[in-house]
Amino acid sequence: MTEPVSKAAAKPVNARTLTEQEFFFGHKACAGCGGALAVRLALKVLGERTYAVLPAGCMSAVGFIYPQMAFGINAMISTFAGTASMLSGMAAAARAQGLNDVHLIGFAGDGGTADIGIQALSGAIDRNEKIIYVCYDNEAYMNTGTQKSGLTPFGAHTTTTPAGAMSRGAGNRKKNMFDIVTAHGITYAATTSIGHIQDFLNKIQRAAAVEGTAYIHVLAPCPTGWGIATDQTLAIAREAVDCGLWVLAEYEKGRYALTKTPQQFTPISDYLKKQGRFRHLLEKEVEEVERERDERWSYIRRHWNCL
Ligand SMILES: Cc1ncc(C[n+]2csc(CCOP(=O)(O)OP(=O)(O)O)c2C)c(N)n1
Ligand code: SF4
Repeated sequence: MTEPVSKAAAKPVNARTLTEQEFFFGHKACAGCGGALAVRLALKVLGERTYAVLPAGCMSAVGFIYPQMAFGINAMISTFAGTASMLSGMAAAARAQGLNDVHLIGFAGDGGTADIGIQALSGAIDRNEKIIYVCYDNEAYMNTGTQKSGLTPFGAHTTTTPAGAMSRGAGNRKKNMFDIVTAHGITYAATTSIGHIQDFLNKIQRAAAVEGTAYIHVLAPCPTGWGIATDQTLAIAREAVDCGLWVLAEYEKGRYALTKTPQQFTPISDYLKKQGRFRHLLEKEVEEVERERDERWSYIRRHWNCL
């Protein structure tokens, strides 16, 4: 296993030290929602001096229930495209008021990040705003009923890429957001998975200590859209890493590091077969997914200089 690029700040947060205080509670996410778990855990790491932004997507829909709100900290809904621009405005307000003990965090879905929110995110990274941007990636537009996003993987059945005689599911590759943000020379970026909770906690903690923009991309399965049982969220998130389709990585000061290096991949077909959205795939399509995985890992080996 390769060491992370930088060590997390002092007093590491782990299962023993994680606060019992809830900052995201009483929400109405579906049972087993990976996104809701990501929001809950991240806020426990960051604490009560945190201000959150939620664009349109499941986490705004399940976290704000008029007249109550499921957030125990200040939180607000932004426009769908505006997570990073609203965070930038908040960063300016914090500077103007001399507040340097607050965390500003956005939680946007994959559609809100890789499709509609990418321009504002790019601008915020360019200005190196001191914000934490979390993309919880459930691989589709879930809140509006599972439409394909730019991060939907090849072959997945969605309502806009239905599997049947005319279509074989999503036809294109998952847009590579990690490479897109690191190409900006961002201060800190990481990929993680809700199946690796300690890895997720470490990276949120690291992001909180960064003087500039931090981007965290967390794989957050959605039982409803993926066609898995509600108690399988963490297991399937781990399996995505074990079979090599998801990578746990960090980027800082121009350097990449892996925080977990699978010695040997588990079969991709096992991972795909467990999910309703992939059940229609033929052997040759599974082979195509395998080929993409191998290409990605060969790119990592050639360019990241960390294996
Ligand atoms: C400009 C705009 N277009 C469309 C919508 C409708 N809309 C609300 S939530 C959503 C899907 C969000 O998907 P994603 O960002 O992936 O988050 P998830 O729902 O999966 O949590 C859409 C299309 C909107 N609110 N604003
Ligand atoms: S649809 Fe999926 S992402 Fe949305 S609340 Fe339900 S489990 Fe979570």
